Amino acid sequence: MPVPPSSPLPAAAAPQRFPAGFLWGAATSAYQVEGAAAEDGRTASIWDTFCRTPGKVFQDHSGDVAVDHYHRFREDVRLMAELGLTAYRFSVSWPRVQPTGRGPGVQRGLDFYRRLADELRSHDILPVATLYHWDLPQELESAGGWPERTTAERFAEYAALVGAALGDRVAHWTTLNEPWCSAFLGYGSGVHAPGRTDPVAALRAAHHLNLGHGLAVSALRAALPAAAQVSVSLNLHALRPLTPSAADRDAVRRIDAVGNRVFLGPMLAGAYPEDLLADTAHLTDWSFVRPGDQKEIHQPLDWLGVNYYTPTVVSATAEDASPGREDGHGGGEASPWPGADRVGFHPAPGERTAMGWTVDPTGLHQLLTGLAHRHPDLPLMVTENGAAYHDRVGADGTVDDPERTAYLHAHLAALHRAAADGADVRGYFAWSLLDNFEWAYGYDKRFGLVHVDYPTLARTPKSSARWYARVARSGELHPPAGG
Ligand code: IFM
Repeated sequence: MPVPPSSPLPAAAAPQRFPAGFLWGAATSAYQVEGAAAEDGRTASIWDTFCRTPGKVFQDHSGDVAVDHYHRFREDVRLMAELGLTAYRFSVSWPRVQPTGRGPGVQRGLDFYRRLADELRSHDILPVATLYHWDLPQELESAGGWPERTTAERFAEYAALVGAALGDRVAHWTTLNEPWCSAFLGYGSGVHAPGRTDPVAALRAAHHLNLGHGLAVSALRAALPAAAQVSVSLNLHALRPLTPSAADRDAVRRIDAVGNRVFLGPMLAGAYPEDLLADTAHLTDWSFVRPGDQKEIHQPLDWLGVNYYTPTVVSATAEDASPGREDGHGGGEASPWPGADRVGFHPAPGERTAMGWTVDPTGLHQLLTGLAHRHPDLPLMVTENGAAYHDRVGADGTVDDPERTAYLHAHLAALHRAAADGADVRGYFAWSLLDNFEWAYGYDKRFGLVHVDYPTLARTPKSSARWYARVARSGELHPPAGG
């Protein structure tokens, strides 16, 4: 059945102006860019182990070297400054700063992030640190991983340690990046590390990620100056029913429950949604949620990070669709959707990126305005948005990527429109600053504003980076030429 297109947002006739102080950023994560996997005391994370498991990652690629940001961060910060960025979102590698996931921190690892923050600040670029972007110390996984409560407790200790070490130079913090992926791709479909395929483990992991978030917010607030800002970044699914039928709308409800509200519920409203508990009652009685946990998770946040790439179209049944396997990160045999594994996933109509993801900025507008409506006092930040394309270096040494420019343009226009419609959006972080290790896809997918030649690690800003720099410097988005 053809999927109906979403109604386009009205095109802006005049330049769209962003407010003074709006953050113009780019994002990366430790395992995807740092490399230096065995240096200065770092030990294995679940991704090091996963990459060494044959067949899990494209051509058995790994983050051993990645794009060597660990050694080249000064050059990378210079590039950010040239691109007019006012903020850089990076993540701290847990196995680099606390290798076994418990006990004291490793000073050499912590010093890397202190130097990075200093370098950023010396270029007037705001450091925005994420505590966890998927690289759990392997030792903690061997002790049970996120399905076990102790991992949440360890995470709080790690948060306190990192907060104390960096709190004098980093004021903007995010606890978790995309806990949906950690729980449901890591323990449900198994297409991400640690590669387990157990729906109950996935639900337990989701709860312990939520709990880890709540405990970490408290630990950070205790370790940081009062003015510090603490947040979390969620990859919220912008959902559409395939048809207006009640059955397809119920599919939207189910995926919303296990894709969005499983985190939004406890984090922002202090309770798991009743319909999620009902949908998954055949799997678990949720007795791993202890009295007091939901209160612990429900901590005031300074902003909510929204990561958005593409909308999600669902139907009640998997006939003529990919049966519950659609996760945007490669297929697996098992479903990442406990309690909703009969739901069908359909490609949204329109142009696709190299990931096969449809370009549809209306999904970003939908998420931002929906959140603003439900949580009017919570500022928002787009902490990831971007697109992979098959970029090539031209004969003249430049990289021309007009599709990425068009993608970024359309999504910034949608963000601006959402702000005009009432969403309090404080900044935008393009994913990603650099081409990097795209998880199970290895180095096969390029999301960077800056091209990386993997054999030499040479950096070349793409034409989209030059365009983004002009927007960031002027704070204005002009209607696309000819559009
Ligand atoms: O590369 C990832 C990132 O690590 C998390 N969000 C989605 C990006 C693109 O898949």
